[in-house]
Amino acid sequence: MEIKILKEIRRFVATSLGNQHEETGVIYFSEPLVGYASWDDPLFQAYKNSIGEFHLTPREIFAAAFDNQRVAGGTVICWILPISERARQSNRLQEQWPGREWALTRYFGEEFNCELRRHMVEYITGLGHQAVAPTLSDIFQSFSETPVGFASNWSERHAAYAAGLGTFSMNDAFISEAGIAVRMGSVITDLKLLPTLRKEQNYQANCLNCNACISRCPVGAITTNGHDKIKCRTYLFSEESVQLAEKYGGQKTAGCGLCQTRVPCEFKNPRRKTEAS
Ligand code: B12
Ligand code: SF4
Ligand code: SF4
Repeated sequence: MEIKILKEIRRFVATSLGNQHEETGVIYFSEPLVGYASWDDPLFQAYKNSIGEFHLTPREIFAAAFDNQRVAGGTVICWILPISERARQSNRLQEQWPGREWALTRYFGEEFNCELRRHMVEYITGLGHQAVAPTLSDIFQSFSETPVGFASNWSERHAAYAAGLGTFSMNDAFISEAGIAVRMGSVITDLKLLPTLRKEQNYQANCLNCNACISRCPVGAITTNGHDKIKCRTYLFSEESVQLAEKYGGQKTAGCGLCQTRVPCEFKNPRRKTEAS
């Protein structure tokens, strides 16, 4: 069943028209990576301490979605959508604002990611189980002022970490085997799948601490002390960003993500040993 779910996610991404921008022909995402975490993984409870009580466990989200039905347990299915070479290339050339294809991927690619979330809920329902996509559910919320700054009550990165898909980095972002230039998603289901083994003990193990992302940030939001979410967010949602999104034919804001391109972790885990070494 683990392979069947993996194949369905990959099939959907490879064959859906939604994974391509009509006007430019840019494909948003290449082949996804998939991982599984058990609801009973103690990490989800631990997140209530490291993030805050407001961060929900898979069991709490499932109970809210299905009227407190009591079920024995289940799985968090997580995926990594690697941003395509063409979209990454458009950002590599930039110093101040994101490239057009990158910005289009941020907006329309995320719409496709939502399509994938809805598709996987339907697919699992078709297998005779129940499923909910946390970030599309009624219970999903973002908070601007928490002890850990701007945060939501379901973090796709923390779920992916639990599902063995990679680690965090010194700039907060998640480095998978396909690198840091990715988008991520998850669904919670009562279908029981074999959890993916977490290889790393340190939650920032995949980061080289090379500081290359520091010099990529146009507003100094990354320092050796980490990532300043307020500086980053202010830039991402600035008036210039809104205007650029309009010029590019995107919507809302253009985003940024310069720290995710032209860096050693852009499209691979920089700590991964090559076969020869
Ligand atoms: C709020 C938000 C933001 C905010 C704040 C970011 C933040 N760090 O919280 C702002 C607006 C600044 C932002 C910026 C960006 N974002 Co954003 N954002 C989100 C959102 C909606 C929620 C994140 C959240 O609530 N996290 C929870 C908080 C608590 O996480 P945290 O502070 O990073 O957690 C730290 C601690 O927990 C710490 N930690 C301490 N001890 C321990 C111990 C253990 C065991 C562990 C595991 C961790 C841990 O590790 C973390 C990193 O330091 C998610 C979507 C989602 N629902 O997940 C997307 C998301 C995180 N963003 C994403 C992206 C792509 C971006 C941008 C590139 C924007 C763009 N496309 O142009 C930039 C990148 C900036 C950066 N360097 O991270 C991607 C992640 C890609 C990646 N490789 O990580 C996500 C997952 C969206 C998606 N669906 O793909 N984002
Ligand atoms: S550029 Fe270097 S320091 Fe920054 S996240 Fe990537 S590996 Fe870590
Ligand atoms: S996404 Fe945020 S942290 Fe990354 S380069 Fe842009 S402003 Fe800096």
